[in-house]
Amino acid sequence: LNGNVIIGAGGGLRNELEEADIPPTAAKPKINESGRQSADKKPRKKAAPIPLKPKLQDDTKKVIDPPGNFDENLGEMGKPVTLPKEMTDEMKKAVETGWTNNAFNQYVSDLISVHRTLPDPRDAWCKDSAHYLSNLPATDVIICFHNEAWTVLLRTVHSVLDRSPEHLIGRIILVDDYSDMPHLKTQLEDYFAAYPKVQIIRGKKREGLIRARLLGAQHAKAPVLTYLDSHCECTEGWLEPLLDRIARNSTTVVCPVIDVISDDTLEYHYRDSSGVNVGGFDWNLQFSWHAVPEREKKRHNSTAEPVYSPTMAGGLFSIDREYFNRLGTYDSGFDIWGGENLELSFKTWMCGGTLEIVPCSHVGHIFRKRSPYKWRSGVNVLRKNSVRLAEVWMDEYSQYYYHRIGNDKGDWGDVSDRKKLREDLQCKSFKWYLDNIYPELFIPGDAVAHGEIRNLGYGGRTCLDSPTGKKHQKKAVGLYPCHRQGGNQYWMLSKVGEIRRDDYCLDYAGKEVILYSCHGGKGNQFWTYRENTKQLHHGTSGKCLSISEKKDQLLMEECSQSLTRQEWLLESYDS
Ligand code: LR7
Ligand code: MN
Repeated sequence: LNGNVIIGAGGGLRNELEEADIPPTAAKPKINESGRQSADKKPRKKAAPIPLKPKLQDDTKKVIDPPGNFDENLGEMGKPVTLPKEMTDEMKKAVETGWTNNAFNQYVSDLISVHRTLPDPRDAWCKDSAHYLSNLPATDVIICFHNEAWTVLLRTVHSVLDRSPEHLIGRIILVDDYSDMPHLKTQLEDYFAAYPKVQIIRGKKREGLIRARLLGAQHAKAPVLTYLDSHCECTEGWLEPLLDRIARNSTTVVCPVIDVISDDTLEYHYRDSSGVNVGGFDWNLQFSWHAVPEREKKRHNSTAEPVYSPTMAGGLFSIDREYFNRLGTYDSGFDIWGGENLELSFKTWMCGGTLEIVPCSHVGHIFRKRSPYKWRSGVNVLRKNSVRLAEVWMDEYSQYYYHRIGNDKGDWGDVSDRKKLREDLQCKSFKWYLDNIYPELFIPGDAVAHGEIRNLGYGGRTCLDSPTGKKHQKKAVGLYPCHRQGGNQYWMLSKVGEIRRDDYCLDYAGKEVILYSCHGGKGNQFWTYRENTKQLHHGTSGKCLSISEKKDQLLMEECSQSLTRQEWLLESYDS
């Protein structure tokens, strides 16, 4: 996704250094040097943007001018910003600190205007106002943050103010989840004092993003709630198509298309609506993206029309405030991060609502490769959240998740009031949800076997073991001592002869046995388990799966009934 373009270098930091010592206060005029209105009146003019350079974070204040000449319009139109190869030691250190604190390139963000322009990613269809109701409800925008970078947070807020019709924004509610970075204290309050629509709320302790969102919702008054992460950028026309869906039906929950803002260059990437994805999940209860299924495509004339999505990514969505309350908001027993997106997705569908992705609405998000903030030591937070989710919403299907985590459920607390909520709302079963909303999902119970795949040679304690996921595609499948904890040793033999986990299948094309996206076409992904000889026989090659004497490599050998290294035991095999 990341196509970088190198730009020239220059003295772009001068302005910030001068401004950095003048705290912006309420007295500060709302018009910046370029004459653009920068507050709540929407500045829609595209004319010559002279960036209003933000006050820098403390740790970048020391930064001196980078060598060469930085462009005035760094990052405008969502263009990538690439730092020069030649940097002073001081600058290199600042860049590194930025990465360490945020897990994205904060230094680059600080060089870009907090009012930068973006490309318009919408299809022509979206710009026809006949597709929207004229009388749309207003929304409060809730943005939770924990130790967010200054310019990134400001850019998120300004992208909302600059690119939304003023009357449709009630308030922007910033919820500080107990940050300790100094720029998020009075500096933040001073800065937004000039913006009457922006309200700052602070948690009294670290709540995690789920309870922080609930705190934000308690302060909301507008008929609609819109949630954003604290490192987003909204594009032109992002809001109206979302509100339109809710205006038509208050039980419709909507998500924008989430575009990728590069964590390194801050380039804004987008695709047209033919590339829209919908949300799903796997039995590890991880969220995943999928192409719009054919059955869904058939319901539409244009790819720009809203599409049903089994799940949402979690961070960016709008929901009718009363409907959110009726659904019991979030489970406040969820900690820090994770699982809340599936909870809201499942219950929306199961309790009579609809979840859609709206291709006309684009919001960018900085995707990062690690989480920069502290979690909680000693507790597997994500597992606890997921077990609560499974206990309340997944009925008998929860067993498949538990199997994946070696049935080690830990302590998930009390969920009786969530179960009662489900009963009171008379929600449908999880089976109904799977059959009707997510029929694409592979169900482990439909497999011939699920669990570990154990080799009987050399002591019989070695199992097929590999991580799956995009990153591990096309890599050789490994072996490891069997551990009975699911995870990387959890496999399924499907009825059509695939050995798979989630969307990845064991695939042999003559070299190594690798993982490859399941294609459903048998061929190199076709395996048969011969119950009497315990061999795993491969379709196209006619060979049998085996292991090396060191138990560290998979082999494909001519089938021979006298070799125990060709014998396998499949957990919960059902002939
Ligand atoms: O303790 C915390 N308190 C917070 O307020 C931890 C985080 N946060 C804030 C944080 O500052 C950020 O604004 O919560 C937001 C989300 O945290 P991120 O950005 O570290 O996580 P993420 O982008 O991986 O989060 C995705 O998954 C989460 C699961 O709980 C949430 O649903 C996020 O909102 C979600 N983000 C998106 O959906 C954007 C698209 C990512 C994808 C796919
Ligand atoms: Mn995020």
